[in-house]
Amino acid sequence: MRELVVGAAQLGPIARDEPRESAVGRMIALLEDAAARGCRLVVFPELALTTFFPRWYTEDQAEIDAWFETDMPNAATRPLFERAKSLGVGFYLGYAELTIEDGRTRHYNTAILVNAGGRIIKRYRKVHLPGHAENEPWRAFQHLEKRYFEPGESFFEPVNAFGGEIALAICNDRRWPEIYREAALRGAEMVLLGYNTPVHYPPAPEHDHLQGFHNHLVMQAGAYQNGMWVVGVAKAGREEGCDLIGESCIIAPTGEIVALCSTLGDELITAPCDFDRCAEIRSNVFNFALHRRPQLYPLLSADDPSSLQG
Ligand code: ING
Repeated sequence: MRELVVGAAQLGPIARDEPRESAVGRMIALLEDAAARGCRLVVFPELALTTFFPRWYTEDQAEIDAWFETDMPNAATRPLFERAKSLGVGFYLGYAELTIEDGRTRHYNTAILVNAGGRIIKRYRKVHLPGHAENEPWRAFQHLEKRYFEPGESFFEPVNAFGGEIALAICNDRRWPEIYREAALRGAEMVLLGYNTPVHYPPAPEHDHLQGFHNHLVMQAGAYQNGMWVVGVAKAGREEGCDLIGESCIIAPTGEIVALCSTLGDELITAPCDFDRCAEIRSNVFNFALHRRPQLYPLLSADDPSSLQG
């Protein structure tokens, strides 16, 4: 048995004018509760330091950049790193990353995995950026991730940590089945992800009532079809007038939700996650070596599937 007690630390709304220090303080409180409940790893949401700023359009780059972190840890987040280290707990943190690469400023929707010693052992930049890049004032609120962020280019490679193989993802990534399979084929036993998901989806409001269903559907399918633990953690509640779903959860390799948030605020749920349980699925129903027929799925990762159609 390779058991890891995991905490999913859901956050309620973060106000537009709420200082990072305030969000960090809320996360430290959840972290301390998690440590008291035996957790060694805590998962926080996507963009957990600020309000979900892609809901507003601006052309003022300085205003946009103010939402980003240029260093990690930094003055605002160092208390979180230090408290986690003193408690011997690792964590996943989502935030907006501004960095200079090859002399060019880059903006990423990023998540990091920090070990119990306070060291960043994995950094992941969101691959699937939803929403749009241009001003679309017809929407009750916008979703400008394609404007404010560049997509990440990393594969869903796990890192060996906390006794298992752990891969990172962020929000919209969870809707794409490929990420779970790619991670599983690379040996992942657990996927951690944070999300900010509005109830209202302007392009298809007739689906608003399905947001909670779709949220669990994609993560439970990903977990079961790949024999992996999946931890999904929301920034939830009415944030600057925009209702965000909650229902953060911890999902077993069987696809069962073993822990579920029941509020739209700051809430910790925990579950003992035995990495060895992945074998119940990966050695049987989804034994890839025995049953999978990749030569018959050539279109799955083709750039232009139509060019391959026989
Ligand atoms: N948010 C949403 C998500 O994928 C979205 C965007 C909502 C896409 C509903 C499609 C339907 O959960 C982020 N931040 O990706």
